[in-house]
Formats: sequence, structure tokens, C-alpha cells
Amino acid sequence: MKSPVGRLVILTGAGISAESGLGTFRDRDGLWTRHDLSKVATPEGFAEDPARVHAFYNARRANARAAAPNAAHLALAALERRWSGDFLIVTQNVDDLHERAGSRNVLHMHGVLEGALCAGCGHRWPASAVMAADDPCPACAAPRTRPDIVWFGEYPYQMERIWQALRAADLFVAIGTSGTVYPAAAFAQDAARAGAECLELNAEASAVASDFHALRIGPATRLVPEWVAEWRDGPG
Ligand code: BJW
Repeated sequence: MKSPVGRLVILTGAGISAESGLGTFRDRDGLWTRHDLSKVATPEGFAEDPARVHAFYNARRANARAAAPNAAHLALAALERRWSGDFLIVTQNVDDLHERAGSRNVLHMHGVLEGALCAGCGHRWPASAVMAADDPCPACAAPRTRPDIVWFGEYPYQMERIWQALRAADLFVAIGTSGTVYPAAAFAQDAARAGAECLELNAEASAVASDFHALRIGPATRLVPEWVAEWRDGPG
């Protein structure tokens, strides 16, 4: 049994929410097999056809609202409650299943489905169930509403905080991510260089599996609770 102390950074990707019924991107039946990513996940695609992009995210928001956290999200929240030390989840996911499972320290580096962003003035506000580009911004009234999502070519959120945490980490764990989208795909290399032990939990080896010290293959709802159970009960 290991003691739940030290500085832990966990990176999650679409695979952790797959068993909650939310689609991944690059698996055989993933979102990018049914949608052209250049049309729905780039600023250029949004400029060309904002209604198509809103339809894509409105549908995903509805799916996320109907989904529930699974055993993997719940196990991470339970581990955080008894962890003494720094505990940070960096998620590429735009759903809120970590928060609904009870996790407290969560950074959404690719944005959130539940957020709206004014492409004019940068004001942010909670998303309505169905958003449209001509919804007026509550701050400046411009009809330039977009989802608060980080698209290809845009700078992910909270990068300074994330790199700081990776540099300080004792342990870095990536769960359910293909390791094909940067900068997240480089986090294991960043953390390992700074001295962290790196573990990958995934349904199949990621594109950057060789950057990790260890790899466990299986579904997140089995692997994550098993890994969490290896940590002795802490004070909390
Ligand atoms: C299970 C499971 C189960 C299934 N249990 N596991 C050329 C070279 C290098 C980089 C670039 C390049 N050209 C352009 C770039 C940069 C670009 C990039 O990386 N492109 C690549 C395609 C090459 N990146 C960007 O543009 C980013 N910004 C940027 O780089 O800014 C400049 C910068 C530079 C340096 C430092 C800092 C900044 C922005 C990226 C934005 C990504 N946006 C998306 C869509 C928006 C969000 C949304 O709509 O949800 O984010 S793309 C999509 O991919 C989404 C995801 O968050 C992201 C990662 O996907 P993820 O989570 O890994 O999902 P999958 O489907 O790929 O994998 C699922 C995994 O789960 C698989 O491994 C399965 O096996 C596993 N799995 N079931 C456990 N039950």
C-alpha cells in the first residue's frame, strides 16, 4: 500500500467519460468519424458556419447533461478527499462529470460545454441549453456568441498553472487519452523530465506511451478504481 501524499497531477481525456455514454473522438465510432473536425472544432469552421458549430455543441451539451459520472470519476473524487498534498485533475474534457462526481481541483484546459464566450469582447457567462451565434452578449450586446471551447489553433486555458504543477509533480497519471493532441500529449514528457513517475491508464496504448514509466490497459471504470484502491486510507 502506498501513502496518499505528495504532488499528484492527473490528465484525463475522452476515454474516462466513454463509459458514461459520451463519445470519444478518435475511436472506431468516435466523433471525428461522423463530423469533420475542421468544420466544427476550428475558429475557421465557426466563421464559415456558426449554426453548424452551435448544433454540434448543443447536441453534446444535451448528451453531457443526460450523462452521469461513472466509477472512474467517482474513484478520483474519493482519492482527492483523502489525499494529503497537492491533487490536481487537468481534463481535456468539456463535460462536467469530474465536478459532478465531487472532484474539487479540476482545470478544463479545452473549455467547458456549460460556458458561453463573446467572440467580440471576451465576456463569459453560463451557456443556455440551446445556444446560437446571434444570442446577444450580456456585457456588450454583440451577437457573436460562441461556445467556451478551445478549438484547434487556439491557446488552451490555464497553461502556466498546468506547467507549474507538472514541474512540481511527484506522480503524473494520464487516463483515457490518445496522446495525439498537443500540448497535452507532451505532459508525460514534461513531467518525467522534471522527475515525476508517469503512469498511463488506457483502453489501448496512446501515441506517447513510451514517455510513461508504466502502462495499464483496460476500461477506465475498472482500472481507475483498482489503482485508487492501492492507496492506503488517508486522514480525510
Ligand atoms: C478508453 C475507453 C475506456 C476509450 N476506458 N480508455 C503538428 C504537430 C504537433 C502539434 C500540432 C501540429 N499541428 C497543429 C498542432 C497543434 C494542435 C494539435 O495538437 N494538433 C494535432 C491533431 C497534431 N493543437 C492545438 O491546436 C491546441 N492548441 C495549441 O497547440 O496552441 C498552441 C500551443 C503550443 C504550445 C503550448 C501551448 C499552446 C488546441 C487543441 C484543441 C483541441 N480541441 C479538441 C476539440 C475541442 C473540445 C471538444 O469539442 O470537446 O479537444 S480536439 C479533441 O481532442 C478534444 C479533446 O480534448 C482532444 C483530445 O482527445 P482525447 O481526449 O485524447 O480523445 P481521443 O478520442 O483522441 O482518445 C480517447 C482515448 O480513450 C483513446 O486512447 C482510447 O483508447 C481511450 N478509451 N474508451 C479507458 N472505456
